This record gives sequence, structure tokens and C-alpha cells, in this order.
Amino acid sequence: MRSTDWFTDARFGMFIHWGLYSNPAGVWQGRKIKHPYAEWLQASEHIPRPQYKELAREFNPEGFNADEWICEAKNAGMKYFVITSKHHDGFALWPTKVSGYNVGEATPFKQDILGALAEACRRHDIKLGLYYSHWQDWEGTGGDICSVHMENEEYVHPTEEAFQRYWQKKCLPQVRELIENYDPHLLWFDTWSKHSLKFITRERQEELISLVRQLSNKCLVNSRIQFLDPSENVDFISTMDNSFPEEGFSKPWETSGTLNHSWAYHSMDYGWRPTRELIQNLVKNASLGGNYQLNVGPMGNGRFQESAIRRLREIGNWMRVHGESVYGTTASPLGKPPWGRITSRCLGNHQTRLYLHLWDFTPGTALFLEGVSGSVADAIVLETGQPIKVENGLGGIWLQI
Ligand code: FHN
Repeated sequence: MRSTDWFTDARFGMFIHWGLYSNPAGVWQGRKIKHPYAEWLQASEHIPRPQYKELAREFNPEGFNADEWICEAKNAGMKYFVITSKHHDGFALWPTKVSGYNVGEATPFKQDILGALAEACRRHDIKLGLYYSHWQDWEGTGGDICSVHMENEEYVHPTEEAFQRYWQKKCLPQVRELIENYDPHLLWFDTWSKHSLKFITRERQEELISLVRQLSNKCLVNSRIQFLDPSENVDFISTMDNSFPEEGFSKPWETSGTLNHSWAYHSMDYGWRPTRELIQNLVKNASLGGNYQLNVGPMGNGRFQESAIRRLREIGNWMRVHGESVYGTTASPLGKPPWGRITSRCLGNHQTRLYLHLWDFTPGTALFLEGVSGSVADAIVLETGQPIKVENGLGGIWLQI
């Protein structure tokens, strides 16, 4: 039975952008590429297809170790792991029979990367998700809709016939393979612009969803299968990149976000977000009933950058103590206080536990929690177990912290 329970309980997942673009890492012919996302290399620099495809010959990530990646995710407190099986460039990280443009046939590495990761996920009890670029595909098989760069999007649309050929001969067969070979818990489709509506029509969207349903009774589908007009049949909402909403949604939902600016490894991207911001993003979403899927762009050699590892481990240390205030919690029943955020857990018997995340508060002062009714059993500091004195006030309670 398809269920989103595991997804909403999980709250925290890892996103991975990795492929041929990870070796050039945002630099082409000695210069930083125009597009801020390193995975956009081919379109950003207008690289002729045969030349871009040559990158496959350099793809030999001898440092890749599936267990290491999955353990890094698990130690950070993440419960699921989603990787770019095929990004916009059209290159597949598994030995697909549908096109020779894949890790097994076109690279010296040859290994089935998705296979290794799927096994590691099973070993470490992490749910596997697969990102699949269903709209953009720059291999040259018809799905070829190329936007040049973010500030100035120019689309060179294929004909409807060409796109239909790509859809029938590459997209649908590859999605079938992904499900049959790797049995993922979710598929993450990607649209972000109104231009996608020309090709990802409602009919194609429903066709893709019914293929997934026909092959798997557990695989979830995200809303970015269609831009702004997803089918009622999608299982969860993915907001736009790094977009943290002010309100929750009626369906399960998540924000995927970056550690710096680029999704794929970019050797000249120094805008790393501090760990505090990343933890606050996670809590912000949890306090509105949503998830956070935090992206890592592994390097071309298959390893994570130190700056990424450090942040993941810092989050993991925080989660080891405070995970209870995130996993399986529900949205705050008391809105958004000025000092931080609140997550909540129903304990049964009309009892609720509230987790107060104090971000902007001076210890030694009193905090008024408006809207709490009924009696308070107790209040403690989660990290130490220290008791906190509670007094009733008008329309709420006072906590002496
Ligand atoms: O163009 C892609 C981008 O490279 C990246 O994969 C993100 C992840 O959400 N999605 C698109 C832009 O929104």
C-alpha cells in the first residue's frame, strides 16, 4: 500500500546532484561558467553535444563509496536519499538499456552507481529516491529544450513529434527501468518554469503517474512533475528551490535546498550557508508540517567536500540530541512566535508535547507562551533534562528559563 507516513515522519532527507558536470565543477575553458548551477554547464556554455559527451570519458570517480555517502546521510539524521539518476544533460547514472549515454557504457568507471546506492540504502535502512529530469533532456533524442541561463532564459523547443519520440522512446522506458531495477520509495520529477507546460501536458503528466502506479505500490511522486498545476494524484509537494513557505500545505511537502548556491559541485562557489541556518530551515519546515531535503554536490572523484561533511556532521550532532523535536512531529498549533519555532507531538489522552526552539531569546528571562490552555504537566530543557518553572498567566503560561 502506498503511504506517505514514512515521508512525513522522516522530515529530513539528502539530495545529491552528481554527473558528468561534476568534473568541470563550474569552470569551463579556465573561466567560471555563466550559470550559477554547475550542472547547467552544457547549456550555459553552449557546448556542442559531441564535445560535452566527451566528458563521459573522464568520469572515473575512484573515490566513490556508496556506504560512505549513505552513512554520511544517516549520521546527519537524514532518513531518505534522493539522487539525480539523470539530470538535464541526459546522462544516466545506471546502465540503462534505453541509451548508450550511461555510466556503464560511456565511462571508464562502468559501475552501476544507482545499484550500489540502492543496496547501501537497504543496508543502512535509508529510503531511496530517484530524481529524473523528464522535461529537459539535452542528449539530442528529442527532449531537447535548452534554456541558456537563468537570468535570460531562451528556449529552443523541439517539435511536438520530436518530444513525443523522446517521451515514448527514452523517458517512459527509463522510468520503467528505474522502478523495475531499483524499486525506489519516491521519484522526484523536475519542472520550474511555465515553458514546461508546452510539453509536460496534463495528459503526459497523468501518463507518467499511471506508469509509476502500475509498476510500484509504494513509490511516491512529487508535484514538480508539472509546473504550478500538478495532478491531484501526486503524493507530495516540492516547493521551488530553497523556498521556505510561510504556511504549510494540505498534502505532505518538502523544500529542497542547497548548502551553497550550486546543486552540483562547483569549485568556485564559496557561499556556504552556516549550520545554524540549515538547522533552522529544517525546524522552520517541521513547524509547518514539512520536510527539508538538503543537497550535496559530490566532487568528480566521488567524494564529498570537507565543507559539506563538516556541516552534515554538525547537523548530525544537533539531531542526536534534538531529533525527538523533529522526527514524526506535527505543525505548531500556536503559530510562529517571535523567538523561534514550535513543533508538536500528540501523546494521546488529550496530551500534547510542544517543542520550543528558542533562537532569539536571552536565558535568565521569562518567556510567555500564548495560547496554551489546560494544565502543564512539566517543562524541561531537552538537552539536559533540567526542569523549567511554569506559571499560569493570562491566556498562556510563563516559562522561567
Ligand atoms: O534546473 C534544475 C536544477 O539544476 C536543480 O536540479 C534544481 C533542483 O530543484 N531543479 C531545477 C531548477 O529548479
